[in-house]
Amino acid sequence: MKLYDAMAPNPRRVRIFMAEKGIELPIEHLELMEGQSRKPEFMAKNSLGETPVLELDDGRYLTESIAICRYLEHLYPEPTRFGKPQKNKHSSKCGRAGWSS
Ligand SMILES: N[C@@H](CCC(=O)N[C@@H](CS)C(=O)NCC(=O)O)C(=O)O
Repeated sequence: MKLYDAMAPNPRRVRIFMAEKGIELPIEHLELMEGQSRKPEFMAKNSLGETPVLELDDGRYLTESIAICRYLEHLYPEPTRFGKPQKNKHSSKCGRAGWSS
């Protein structure tokens, strides 16, 4: 995997998420002010010309910061940053409130 990164808010969200989880990946930094995300080779990865982009090992690309964070959470579940499902707690609350599940 490889992260296409830039000095901007949405790529920063992914970088912070990775730092909190201790994930290290190859990173290619793009200079947005120089139009590097609008060059044809990058537009082929994300036709919107935006960062961040996560290149997967199978050649596909994830082009939304939250989707990238969720994908990384799936690959590296600990320490969790999205929380863990509490199925039993939820269904028992529904039961008490008269909902069926
Ligand atoms: N929905 C996208 C938005 C990404 C986005 O807006 N990226 C900006 C930086 S914060 C960008 O790369 N802009 C480059 C450009 O518009 O040329 C996400 O959250 O990943």
